[in-house]
Amino acid sequence: MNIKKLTATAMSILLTSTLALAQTGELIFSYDFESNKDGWSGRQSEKVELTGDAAHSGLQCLKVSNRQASWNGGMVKNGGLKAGHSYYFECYIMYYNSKHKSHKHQLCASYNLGGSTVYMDLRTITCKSGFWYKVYSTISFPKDATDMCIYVQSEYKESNETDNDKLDIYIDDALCYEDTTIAPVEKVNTDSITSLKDYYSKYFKIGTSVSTYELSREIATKHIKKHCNSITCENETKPDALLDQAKSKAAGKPCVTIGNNTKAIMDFCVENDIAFRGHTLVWYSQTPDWFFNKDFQDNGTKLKKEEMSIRLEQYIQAVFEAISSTCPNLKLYAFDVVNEAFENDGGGIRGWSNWSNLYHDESFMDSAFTYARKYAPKNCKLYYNDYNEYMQKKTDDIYKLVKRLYDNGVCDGVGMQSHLDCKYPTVDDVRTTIEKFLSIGDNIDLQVTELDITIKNNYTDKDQAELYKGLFDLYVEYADNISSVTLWGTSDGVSW
Ligand code: 9MR
Repeated sequence: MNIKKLTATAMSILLTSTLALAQTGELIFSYDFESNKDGWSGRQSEKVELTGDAAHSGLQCLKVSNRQASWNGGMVKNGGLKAGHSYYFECYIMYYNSKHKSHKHQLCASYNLGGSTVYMDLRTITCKSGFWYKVYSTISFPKDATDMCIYVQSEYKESNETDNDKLDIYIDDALCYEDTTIAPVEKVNTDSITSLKDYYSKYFKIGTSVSTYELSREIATKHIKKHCNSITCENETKPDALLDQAKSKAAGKPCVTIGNNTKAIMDFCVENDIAFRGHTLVWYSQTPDWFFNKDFQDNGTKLKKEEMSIRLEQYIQAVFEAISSTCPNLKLYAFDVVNEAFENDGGGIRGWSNWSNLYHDESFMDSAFTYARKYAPKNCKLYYNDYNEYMQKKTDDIYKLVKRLYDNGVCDGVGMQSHLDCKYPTVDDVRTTIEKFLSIGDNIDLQVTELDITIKNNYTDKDQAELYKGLFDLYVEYADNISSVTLWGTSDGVSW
């Protein structure tokens, strides 16, 4: 097997589409696995060695083989990590198997606290065979922690593991920085700050996105309970998290499983009377290729349009049924039915997508909304959600789609993601977009679904704060038609 050739092309595609995160603070380690294993080991009896079979950069990487379980993998233990500190970690991972075309890997960390081991699932990522993926996260270790480790494994399965869960994992270019910006919730005493959800209660809900890991940190849950009355799962209700390939194959129709991670977030919402936004049903990303194939096979032939439309309806029905049977008391008040379907420059629907490759027009979106309306609970509103929604040509494309769907009674509004920079767009740009979307109809609802403001190019916290203030004042002005504002993550440290 010569993976190197294959990965060289793949790599460049992935690198250009990866958003760079700012790393602040001291470099803790940087391992390129060119000359030694740099202290990496397995988690049980895995074989961990340097190999020239593949490399993300340079000539070699780390190979983890002889894995006996999904949780076996490559691990860096201690490596200079200290209790009570926060870190930014990244590495590149890859696996190769000609039959198993995509596989979920997890970046995790663990530590010992008072004699018990605490495991944190930091990020789950769907990888395609032969492609290098950057996986990264911020990590905070409590002040009394010992035995800190960071590791990469397959998505954890308690049972029904197959050989695919034990395939070799290749790891390269692991970096770790002390992160001094992470988790201000830990560094700032927010006790005296007014609760955002109470302050804005007359106007709209205040939400945050969470991962299961975030809910394992008491400091974060305290923050969420105080400030938020809406939650969106960061990844746990996306198609790749919900669709169950084994069950789908057995049943001959798409089946959905609400896994433990998803359920933990939904239970947290029910226990704390927090409403829930579903994100997302139809998306070009984080949707397994096998979903589009005959018999749900990794290598099956693609379905025809008519067959896929039947599958789409069955899938959407299964999602709503699984949520209501697993978590009957969940206050599911909103769902992003379609996410990010348009190009930025007015080029119409996104070129690179399993959906557009099959349909070549917007009809899959009309169908998705029709099915969502049929199966969603009555009080769950349905949204088209996108980013750069203030870019004129894209705004026009979104407007046209949502106008049609709204007039047909199947869509309630627009989700404006709002991943912004300090100086772009301006508050006035956002106002223009809001005005345009409001002209769709009297009852159109807008939700700000993923707000975050990146500080870069010499801009400062103050610039960020000014834009937040300007935006929130604007949202209040339009509050009759804005029902919720969600920030993407509880702090900049855990935001995308
Ligand atoms: O925050 C999410 C991150 O953990 C995932 O790796 C990433 C993968 O696509 O998706 C991020 O969330 C995205 C959201 O689902 C849709 N809008 C853009 C968000 C940030 O990229």
